[in-house]
Amino acid sequence: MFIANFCVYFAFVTVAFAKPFSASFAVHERRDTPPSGFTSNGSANESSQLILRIALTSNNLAGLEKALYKTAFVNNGVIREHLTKEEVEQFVWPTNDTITKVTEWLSSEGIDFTTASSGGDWLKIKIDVGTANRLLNADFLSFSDDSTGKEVIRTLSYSIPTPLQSHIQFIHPTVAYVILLVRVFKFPIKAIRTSLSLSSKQNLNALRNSQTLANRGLPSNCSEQITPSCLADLYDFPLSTLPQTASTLGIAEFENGFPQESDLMDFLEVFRPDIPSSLSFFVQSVDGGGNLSQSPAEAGIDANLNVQYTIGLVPEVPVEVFSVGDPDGINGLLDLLNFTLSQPTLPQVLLIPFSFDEDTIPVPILNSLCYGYLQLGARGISVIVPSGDGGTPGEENETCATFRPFFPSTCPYVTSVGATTGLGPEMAVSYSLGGFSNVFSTPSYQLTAVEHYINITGNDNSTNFNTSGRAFPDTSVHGNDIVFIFQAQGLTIDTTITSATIFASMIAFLNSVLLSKGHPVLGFLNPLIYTQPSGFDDIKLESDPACNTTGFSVVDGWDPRTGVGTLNVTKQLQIIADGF
Ligand SMILES: *[C@@H]1O[C@H](CO)[C@@H](O)[C@H](O)[C@H]1NC(C)=O
Ligand SMILES: *[C@@H]1O[C@H](CO)[C@@H](O)[C@H](O)[C@H]1NC(C)=O
Ligand SMILES: *[C@@H]1O[C@H](CO)[C@@H](O)[C@H](O)[C@H]1NC(C)=O
Ligand SMILES: *[C@@H]1O[C@H](CO)[C@@H](O)[C@H](O)[C@H]1NC(C)=O
Ligand SMILES: *[C@@H]1O[C@H](CO)[C@@H](O)[C@H](O)[C@H]1NC(C)=O
Ligand SMILES: *[C@@H]1O[C@H](CO)[C@@H](O)[C@H](O)[C@H]1NC(C)=O
Ligand SMILES: *[C@@H]1O[C@H](CO)[C@@H](O)[C@H](O)[C@H]1NC(C)=O
Ligand SMILES: *[C@@H]1O[C@H](CO)[C@@H](O)[C@H](O)[C@H]1NC(C)=O
Ligand SMILES: *[C@@H]1O[C@H](CO)[C@@H](O)[C@H](O)[C@H]1NC(C)=O
Ligand SMILES: *[C@@H]1O[C@H](CO)[C@@H](O)[C@H](O)[C@H]1NC(C)=O
Ligand SMILES: *[C@@H]1O[C@H](CO)[C@@H](O)[C@H](O)[C@H]1NC(C)=O
Ligand SMILES: CC(=O)N[C@H]1CO[C@H](CO)[C@@H](O)[C@@H]1O
Repeated sequence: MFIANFCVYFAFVTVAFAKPFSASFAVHERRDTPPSGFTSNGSANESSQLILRIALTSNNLAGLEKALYKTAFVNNGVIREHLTKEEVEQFVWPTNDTITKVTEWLSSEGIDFTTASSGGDWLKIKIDVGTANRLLNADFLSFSDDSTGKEVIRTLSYSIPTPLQSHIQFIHPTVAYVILLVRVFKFPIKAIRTSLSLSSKQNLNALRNSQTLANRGLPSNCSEQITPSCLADLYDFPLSTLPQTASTLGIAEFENGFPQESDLMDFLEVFRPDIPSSLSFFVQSVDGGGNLSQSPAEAGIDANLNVQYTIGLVPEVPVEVFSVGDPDGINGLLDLLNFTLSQPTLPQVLLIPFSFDEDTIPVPILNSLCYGYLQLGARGISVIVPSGDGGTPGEENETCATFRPFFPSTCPYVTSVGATTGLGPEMAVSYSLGGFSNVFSTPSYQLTAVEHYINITGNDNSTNFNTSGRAFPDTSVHGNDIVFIFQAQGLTIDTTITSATIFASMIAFLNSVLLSKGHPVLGFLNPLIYTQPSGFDDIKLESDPACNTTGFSVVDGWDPRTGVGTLNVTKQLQIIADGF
């Protein structure tokens, strides 16, 4: 049935229609001003080419959400029955009405289009600025992106025929500007920052020496440097040396990010002398990403952390790096979804190690990305993201007047991981972001946990945050003083990126155990996290309060500082053994 639609879809390209839509147009999206960092240079050249993507309304995303929640539990004795790619696409495919109306409109304007996603929910058109201005009643302007000097063509508003308002979610790029997903701070994205601890910076030889002293990679002191062995102790996490399993793990890197193989080799040699240091990762290039030159100067800090704390912790799990080339952050995020959702099989854990202010991207795009993560979740993929490093105010030097939520943590279908510090006991850290979405409402799985938190804290400072929003993080992992190798140097780092990476490894480990017993993998984790908090060790202390308020304090049970706490592998294995 859906394949049949697909054919019809293309057939409209060449059919000419009368122009039935010219009479009534309505503004579909608009903004008052461009974001700071973009300087207008007047009207864009009418003959410049634009590639626009059109997001169509899916037929039944509410149904897909229901299906997702079903996969998280045991239903009539069936454990976690995940959907196939085709089953997911049946919910995603637009209705015939939507397809007919939108394609009739484009055809009547003489615009060629192609279907541009496996689920049929995206169209792509290539037109010049002059045609786009007429088609969308827009005024495309030329902006200079101050951080790169590159020309960016955008409009402050666009319109579509009134009868199509409910059939088209948004058209991109129009009113959303470039965001950058690399760590270097560039407006308007607030990339997760890291603090490289220079005092503990040491060269690789020193690390090798400390390894000799401390016997087989065990650090002399986990209070100063966290290594794979420290994490194994901290979370009852057996560092396996098993042969490969069916469990797999994927990592997204953006803007050509890629990990350095030689740094990984050094890391494994020093910290995992019990396994071959030749273990490596696979690279999947999306949009031409993944520069495999392996020139040390070009490797990414995040990418290095990501492979060192996956392969270094779960060497038996094959790691696939999705290196996305498109330098416009929004396109990169959309393209990662376009690529992964078109694959019949995917890694069962997908780490997406970035975050940015929820309010820097228009809501329709946030929704589209979040529904993309929903589709992955329904297929049994655990999507794991860091909560962000800005602390409660969201960014260094910002006041605490408003607590800023970060995406994708605010999407209810991903698992958000914050950072802790300290060894006995672990404590919350102030740089680890948490909070409440202003876009996505509180999902049912965390209603009780959030209500409990609000009850305990007496609703303090709720004027600073939106208590009806999706709350995050869901869980946390030690994120401070993590040792890693970058450009052949040993460094330590404090960031929620490593927390999310370590958590992804723990889930991959649990998936391996499940698969070895013939059980399905964990898939969408959040319902499990909130219904089985006993699998986590609650964090009840903090090293320093966030924004100096009791608004986001650390309490018994879930809180927006550390989620439900840190995962305890022994306890999780018990829960799995009990047949969950
Ligand atoms: C617009 O672009 C075309 C093709 O690149 C070029 O020939 C033309 O000179 C440009 N017009 C202006 C006003 O810059
Ligand atoms: C949608 O269109 C296809 C092809 O014309 C047709 O086979 C199918 O029955 C239609 N579906 C609905 C729900 O009308
Ligand atoms: C999605 O990927 C397919 C296959 O690579 C490509 O043809 C299509 O243009 C992509 N969609 C968009 C919106 O870029
Ligand atoms: C802006 O316009 C000036 C002249 O009108 C031109 O020299 C310059 O290259 C333009 N900059 C961009 C980024 O298009
Ligand atoms: C580990 O380091 C901490 C902090 O520097 C120090 O207090 C502690 O005594 C050290 N422990 C050992 C066994 O060296
Ligand atoms: C994890 O759980 C086990 C079993 O309850 C317990 O013995 C152990 O102390 C816990 N580990 C941590 C780090 O709390
Ligand atoms: C790829 O690597 C080569 C060699 O180091 C370098 O010259 C080139 O700029 C890189 N390309 C990208 C897109 O990063
Ligand atoms: C925060 O303020 C300090 C001191 O004025 C400055 O050095 C630092 O660069 C600022 N950070 C950001 C992200 O603006
Ligand atoms: C609070 O969050 C809800 C979604 O849960 C949203 O609809 C509402 O607009 C938000 N309020 C503000 C002031 O942002
Ligand atoms: C929150 O407080 C109300 C009023 O005391 C109580 O009825 C409710 O059960 C509490 N909820 C939770 C989750 O503790
Ligand atoms: C929190 O309080 C400390 C000590 O009073 C002060 O140094 C710091 O600037 C405060 N931070 C914020 C975000 O207000
Ligand atoms: C009760 C409480 O903790 N109130 C705090 C709310 O946040 C402001 C700063 O934004 C603090 O000054 C209050 O003490």
